[in-house]
Amino acid sequence: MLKILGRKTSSNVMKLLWLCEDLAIPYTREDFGGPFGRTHEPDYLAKNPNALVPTIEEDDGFTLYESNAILRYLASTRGGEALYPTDARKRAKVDQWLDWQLGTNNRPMTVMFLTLIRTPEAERNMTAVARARDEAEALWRIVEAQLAAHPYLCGDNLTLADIALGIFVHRWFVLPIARPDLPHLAAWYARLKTHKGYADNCLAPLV
Ligand SMILES: N[C@@H](CCC(=O)N[C@@H](CS)C(=O)NCC(=O)O)C(=O)O
Repeated sequence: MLKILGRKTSSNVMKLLWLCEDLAIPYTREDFGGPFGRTHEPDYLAKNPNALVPTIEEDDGFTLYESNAILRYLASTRGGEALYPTDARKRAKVDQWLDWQLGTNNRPMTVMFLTLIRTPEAERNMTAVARARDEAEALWRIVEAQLAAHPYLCGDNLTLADIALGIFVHRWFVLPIARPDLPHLAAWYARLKTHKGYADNCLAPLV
């Protein structure tokens, strides 16, 4: 059975939990990372030398890290064609948003999250938060424009792109920051909440 290594409070683990629920993929999960530690143990480092979560392991010993690579792998091996189309152009659009999430949107969102949620108030660099908020707003406006045309990022149905960015739109809406009115983004967030995998795994208070 698929094994997921990583604490369920990790945004990057949440992506996998949502996908597994959506595709009814059976799995077991073991806590690593955060308060559970264990990511620097030799056994874990052999599977993921970054000492980060998530990592997955298959029964035959195949292992993989990088959350978006894992999303692609699971969708490709477990009947997730609707979430990750085989048509080259449709797939490329999903890939575009997956790369954008990790390579672009992740940066300011992580600055805000680590400062506002994980750093004691007296030690917070609020100048960095203000800069990250402005940067994030500009990026969420790109998503807002994309969602004006259709209900999900890549068209009429949920794809891996929504799963990867959906985790972070929750943070955008619950972090204690100023937010402009972005109606398509808000409607998309509400739409994602109707997906059981998102509601069950991705909406916990930030810790
Ligand atoms: N690019 C990696 C980033 C992984 C990452 O930064 N994971 C965080 C949790 S979201 C982590 O392991 N933090 C340290 C820890 O939990 O101990 C991915 O997408 O999987």
